[in-house]
Amino acid sequence: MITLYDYLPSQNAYKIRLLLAQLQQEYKTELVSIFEGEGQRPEFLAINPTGAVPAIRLEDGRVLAESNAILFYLAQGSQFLPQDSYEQARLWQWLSFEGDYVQATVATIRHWTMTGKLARRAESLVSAKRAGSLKVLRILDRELADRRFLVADTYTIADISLFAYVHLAEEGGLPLPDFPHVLRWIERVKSQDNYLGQVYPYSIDPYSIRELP
Ligand SMILES: N[C@@H](CCC(=O)N[C@@H](CS)C(=O)NCC(=O)O)C(=O)O
Repeated sequence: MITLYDYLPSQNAYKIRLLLAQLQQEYKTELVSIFEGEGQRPEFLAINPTGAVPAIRLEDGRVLAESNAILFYLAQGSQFLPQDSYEQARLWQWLSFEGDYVQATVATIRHWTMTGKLARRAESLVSAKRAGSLKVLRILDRELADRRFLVADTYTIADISLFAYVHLAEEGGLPLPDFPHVLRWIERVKSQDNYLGQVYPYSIDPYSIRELP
């Protein structure tokens, strides 16, 4: 059985929980208290050199980090990963978009908003993050105007990856109703078999008001 190194309010980790639920795959959980610095312990840095969750340990002891790489690995041979090499490359286009654009904007604004850090950030930085978030939502809304899912017409790990932070964008003060195609796609994702609706606010962790070490 695989082990998931997890931190419950992490939507990067939620991506893996969602895929595992949809694969109906059992797994063990090891919680990492990232704001208390547990990610920086040598034992965890040996699992993920960045000190971040999610990471997984396979049954044979090998480890893997980075949410999108983990999704790609776990989805092998399943309906959530297209077989065609062009479609796989298109899928990586969206996984990279998520890693480069969404994590730096929508995810960051949500983290700062929910943990009270927004007030400690320079106004110019916050407005740049907000503008970047709106740009991300505009791009997605345009892309989703004429198709059901991000890659081809089927639900894939690209949708899982993008969904994780985008569906909670309002927790970062972003106006999702301004993006009707994104809203409809969110409902489509929620209607998939074995959808996992459970997410966790940062407020379950009193240490989340701290800066990451
Ligand atoms: N690019 C990474 C980002 C992972 C990440 O930022 N994880 C956060 C939680 S959402 C974390 O564990 N941060 C702790 C740290 O960076 O020390 C991924 O997609 O997995």
